[in-house]
This record gives sequence, structure tokens and C-alpha cells, in this order.
Amino acid sequence: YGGFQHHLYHQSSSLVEEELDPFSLVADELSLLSNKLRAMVVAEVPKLASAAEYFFKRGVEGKQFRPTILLLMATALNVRVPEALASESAAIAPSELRLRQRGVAEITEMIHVASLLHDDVLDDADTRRGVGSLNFVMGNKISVLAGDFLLSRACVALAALKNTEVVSLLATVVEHLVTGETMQMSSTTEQRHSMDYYMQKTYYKTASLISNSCKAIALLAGQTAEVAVLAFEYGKNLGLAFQLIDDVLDFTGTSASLGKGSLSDIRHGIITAPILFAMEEFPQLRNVVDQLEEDPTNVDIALGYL
Ligand code: GRG
Repeated sequence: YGGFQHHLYHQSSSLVEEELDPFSLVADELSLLSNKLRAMVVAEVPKLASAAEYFFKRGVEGKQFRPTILLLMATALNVRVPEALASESAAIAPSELRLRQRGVAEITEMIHVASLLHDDVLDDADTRRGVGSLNFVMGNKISVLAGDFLLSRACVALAALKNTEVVSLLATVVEHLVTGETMQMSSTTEQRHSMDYYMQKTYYKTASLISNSCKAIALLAGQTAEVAVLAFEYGKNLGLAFQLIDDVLDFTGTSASLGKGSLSDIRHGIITAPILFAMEEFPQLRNVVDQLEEDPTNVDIALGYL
């Protein structure tokens, strides 16, 4: 992300190389995102209203990694190449197209935050994004309801995109999030020690949202089915890489850099990629992991070996 070389042809048609910060292309839209999300989740009952907007407030919006990628992808794909234009998107003005793609970015962030709210209840987590988790501050019950409410508002926003394929893609992502979470909490020892199972679970838990929303951006842009598949593959690989790095950071990060305690996966009995790789390299670590799984209070002893 250190800025890439951008080739610009000036009027004189001489080639000029300039440093372009790609994020500058979407900075204005991103600066408006949290305001828009807060407006989208205004609720009738005050308690629900404050729970729903909790993670869209200044300072606790998170990295907004997914909307950033989606808006950049929209910028890259909104090229009006005649053979790439499907009739439906040709019929809408460029400003309307961008508005709908911004809608995908908003919906994606809303689904993401809904999943975080439910995840923190399931894990009984007390911190998120460097502040008290919503369940810690307002309780489990309102956190579950706020997550449901965000999903409902996301559905309404999805319908407004007037594209049934996009509705179907993003609705299926919610099923994938639930599937990934269930795979994580109910697995056999053999499954927990399998890299294939880990990758499948990680696709559902993390990569599906990114890959399907990238595909949605391409479809709205009127790109061909082939380009839509490439957008999906890009999002899938990015999502898998994102989770692998997230798993490493759980071992190497600090409370300050993570916004929550480190080693939270292993303390919840979740075996992630760094341990799976280490077990492949050093089979004797299986005993350590077995002991850990038998008695999670062995975590500090196990970490000494790992
Ligand atoms: C209600 C939609 C819904 C789902 C319920 C609980 C659950 C099923 C799924 C949990 C899925 C989950 C929490 C996956 C982890 C995804 C992940 C990598 C989160 C961290 O993302 P960042 O680093 O977080 O982008 P910020 O805080 O920056 O937004």
C-alpha cells in the first residue's frame, strides 16, 4: 500500500509517472460512511437506538477495511467498456451506480458489525475496538437484539439495490457467518487439527463476506460473469490472508494494538493457523495441544512449548 506508480498521459501525450495514494480515491466517501451508517440505524426505542449506533460512533468505527476495499474495487471496475456493460447497468447513470455500490459497502459493514455484536455475546468478550464490548456495556440481551436489528436494516438497504443476484449473494453471507461460527464451536479433535477444516471455516467466517461483496460490486458495475468471478476470487484470497494475519496477531499483538486482550483464540480453545503450521513442522506439539484441549487452564504451560 506504499502508493503505486500511476501512469498519466498529459495533453502533450508524454508519459508522466506520479505517486498515487490509492486510498485518496475513496477518502471522501469513507469520511462520510459512519454518519451514513448511524442514519441508517436510527431506531424508535432509545435503548435500541443507542445499542445499534454503538460501533458507528467516532473513534470506535474500526478499520473499515471492507468498505475501503469495496469502494476501491468500484473505482477500478466502473469503466464503461462496451462489451462489459450489461443492459441493466447501462440504463443507470454513473452517479446512481456509485450510490448503489456505496450501498454495498454500507450493507457489508452493517453485516460485519452485526456479526461482531453476536460474536462478543457468544465469546463473552468484554472488549472490542479498544472499548467495552456492547454486551459488556449494555448487556447480552440488547446486543443480540441490536445485531438482529442491524441485519434487518441491511436487508432493507439490500432490496433498494434492485438486483436480485446481489440480494441473494449477501443474504447467503449471513448463512455463511453462522455456519463458520458453528463449525468453530462444534468440531471434533480431528477437524480442529485439520488445515482443510480451518480453511473452510475461515472462508465462511471471514472470506465469504469480502468475496461476495466484491462480486456484488462487479455485478452492479455491469461487468461480465467472468470478471465477477475474478472479483470474487480476489475477495476470497484477500479474506483468507486477512484472517491468517489476524490469527498471527493474536499471538504477537498487544492489548493496545489489538483493541482486546491477546491470546484470546487459544484461551477459547480455538486452534488457529500458526499452531496448525507448527504442528505440521513439529509433530511432537500434538501432545501439547491435546493436553491443552483436555484442560484449557494449561494454556500458559502449552504456550511455553508453542
Ligand atoms: C448475526 C451476521 C451474524 C452472524 C452470527 C457470531 C457469528 C454468527 C459470526 C462471527 C463471525 C466473526 C466475528 C468473524 C470474524 C471476522 C473478523 C476477522 C473480525 C475482525 O475484523 P476487523 O479486524 O474488525 O476488520 P474491525 O473492528 O476493524 O471492524
